[in-house]
Amino acid sequence: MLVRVKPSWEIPEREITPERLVFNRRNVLKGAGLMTIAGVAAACDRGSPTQTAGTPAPEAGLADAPDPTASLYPVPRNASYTVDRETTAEEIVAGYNNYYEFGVDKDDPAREAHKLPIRPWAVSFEGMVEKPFTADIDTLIKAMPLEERVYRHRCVETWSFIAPWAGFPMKALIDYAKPTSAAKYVVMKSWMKPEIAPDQAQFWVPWPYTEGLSIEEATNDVTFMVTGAYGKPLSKQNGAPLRLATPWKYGFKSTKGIQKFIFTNERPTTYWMALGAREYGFWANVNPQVPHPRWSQASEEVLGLGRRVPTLLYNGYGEQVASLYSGLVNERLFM
Ligand SMILES: Nc1nc2c(c(=O)[nH]1)N[C@H]1C(S)=C(S)[C@@H](COP(=O)(O)O)O[C@H]1N2
Ligand SMILES: [Mo]
Repeated sequence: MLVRVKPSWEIPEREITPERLVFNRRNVLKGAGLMTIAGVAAACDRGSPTQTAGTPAPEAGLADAPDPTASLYPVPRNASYTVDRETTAEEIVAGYNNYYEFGVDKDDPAREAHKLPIRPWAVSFEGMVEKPFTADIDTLIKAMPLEERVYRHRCVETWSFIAPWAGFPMKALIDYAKPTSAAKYVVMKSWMKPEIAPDQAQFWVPWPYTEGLSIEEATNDVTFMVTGAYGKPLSKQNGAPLRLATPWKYGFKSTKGIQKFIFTNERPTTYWMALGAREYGFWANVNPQVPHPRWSQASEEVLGLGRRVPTLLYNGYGEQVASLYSGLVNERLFM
């Protein structure tokens, strides 16, 4: 069932947009037959997910040379990170996705993401670091302590899954980047390629996808950089070659296709904050008691399980992460 709710941020956004820009934008929309700006926000308004997952297109990945890190997987499982529920089927996790660069429907990424070239892939470390530098993804992956962790994932839209991610603690990446003591946040930016992701031509959407964490969050043991899943290199629709997993936060924090880490002393404006600050905040910690302005967060539909289950505070990771927020009681921690 598709629930269409007019996004509340649409109104203030239109009010602050200069008339001329709106006019041009409408022409662009009409001319190119692109989705409306409301459609972009409505992407986070989808109702219940379908039970059947899409199947990746057969040609997916054919354009690429074999992944140079393939022989590294599977990696040893870290026994301290397990979930007391069955792991979600790989076809579901790789077939039902949010990756708005490739479209707003849940089966768009599995069909379209093969177009993204992921080798060569440079990752840059910028801003408040001892010395800015760029690392090739394969050099980076080989320098990191790889392990597997079974993690929950909870989208703000109320669907969830449990996946065996492979990768390394973000703490190891921060040590590798050598930020200065002035850095308080790390900003992650995804790729920008309008030629393969036509929606990125929408100049009023704040591409590239951007997220951020405080340094304390980034160096918490739960914060994980994902390079593989299900014993193999990560699928492109799940964010290859590098994505974030912060399982106590809503899924939109988990940036896919990361190209840049920028260290700064200013709290960044993220992609979703720029689209709708009244609905999407910086901290975005999971809390079943704090509803999204347009729906309840009390329960979630575990993909493949066929029923809803109660959502847990910090998505079940409170023991490890709650102390990060003890001094921030006056902030909007849960949206
Ligand atoms: N670059 C990028 N990263 C992204 C998104 C996106 O649209 N673009 N969507 C986010 C959202 S809302 C969610 S829920 C997760 C979905 O991850 P999955 O498709 O692997 O389940 O990716 C997050 N990372
Ligand atoms: Mo999400």
